[in-house]
Amino acid sequence: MATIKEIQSRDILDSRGNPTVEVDVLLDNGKQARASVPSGASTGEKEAIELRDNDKDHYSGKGVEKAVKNIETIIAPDLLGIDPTDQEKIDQRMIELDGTDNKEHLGANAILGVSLAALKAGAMAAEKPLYQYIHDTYNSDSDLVLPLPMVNILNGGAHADNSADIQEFMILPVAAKSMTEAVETAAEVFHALKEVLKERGLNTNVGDEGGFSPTLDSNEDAFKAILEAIEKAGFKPGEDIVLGIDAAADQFTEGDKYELKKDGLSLSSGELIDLYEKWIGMYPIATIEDGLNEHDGDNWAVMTERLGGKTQIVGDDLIVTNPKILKQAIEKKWANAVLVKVNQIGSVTETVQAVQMAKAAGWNAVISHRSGETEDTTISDLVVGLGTGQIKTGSMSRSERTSKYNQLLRIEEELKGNALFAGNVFKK
Ligand code: 2PG
Ligand code: MG
Repeated sequence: MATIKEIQSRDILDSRGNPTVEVDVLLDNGKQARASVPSGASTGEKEAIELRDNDKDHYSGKGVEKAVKNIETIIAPDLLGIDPTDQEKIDQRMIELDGTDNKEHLGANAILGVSLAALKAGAMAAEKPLYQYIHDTYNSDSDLVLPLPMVNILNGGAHADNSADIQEFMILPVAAKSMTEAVETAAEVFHALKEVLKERGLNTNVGDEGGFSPTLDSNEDAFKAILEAIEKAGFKPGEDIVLGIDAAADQFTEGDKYELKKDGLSLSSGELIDLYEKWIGMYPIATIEDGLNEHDGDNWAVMTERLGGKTQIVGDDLIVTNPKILKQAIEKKWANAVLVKVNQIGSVTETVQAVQMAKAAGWNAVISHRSGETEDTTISDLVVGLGTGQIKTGSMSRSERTSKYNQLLRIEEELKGNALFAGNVFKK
């Protein structure tokens, strides 16, 4: 049995140029695993706390030296000698050392960095590819599944200046037969969208998640441009490719109204649900994430009742990958799917708990990146191992996004013939 010999940590940069935590777990058999921690911009209020130094002279207060120090001086000494495959024990110890509900003492970024690096070290100790190790540890009764990607080709909201109020416009290549085909399809539409935007005299710069961020006149303009791009690339909207949005509605909530500034609309919850219904009638929208504010729970239930038969209703800021909140959301029928972000809850064990709880309730689970990412590709292995069938990991540009797709391509190659591809998740 291999054991943890040393844990090292440092601050590195994320894709927005902000510091984040990187962790190395060294084993006594000479192997070394490395992981780094992502960071969100449109965060839910109940997310586990990302510890920042708040020292204005250092990265404008965004430094993570305290988190790194907590790893080196508090967490590491406690975990030496432990079997890296005992993920639950490792996570539990850190949760106890932290002693708070939201990991504010040691920092969710500190705890998650160690948790992810330990997961990878566990796979090394077990001498298995990471996705296989995750599968065998947590999901051995089910198949390995390559996920349908939700590819965010047009960025708005908090991820792009002046583009659209809706944060993410995604394409889902449902007719693809493999990850390879899904990636190629999405890349072709991405390039076609660039042409469409150019033809309209719009800029083709990309936002935080690698999707285009043109200055649009309305939110619907995004759907129109994307549909044109899908056709231009030779695909049929609604058949080959369906659409998804992450409204990230917290970001355009003012008081009890939803302010869609691009459309000049100030809407109540009911009126916003009406608008989604209208959009679903006009465009092939198969999934809506954070359609309402995280504090608008009762109306989430109304939205799910009204739209949930036709469209996947995903809770992100609403549920923040927290098993306790997810339990409540399931009981109250707030949604029918959960977005799963490892840093929202801050440990691998709790992330897996959320996924298992969702599956047991018949909900879908979408494994997701953050808008601030690194080159770490753990979520690609996680989605295949846990077999949830859907991943959201940005667009077809920027290496912190394409690295996740590239890892999925490698996994597919490695598994040739031995894994399912979840292309038809949305085909009724
Ligand atoms: C989201 C995410 C990821 P952020 O809202 O789903 O796309 O954005 O990481 O900024 O919360
Ligand atoms: Mg979201």
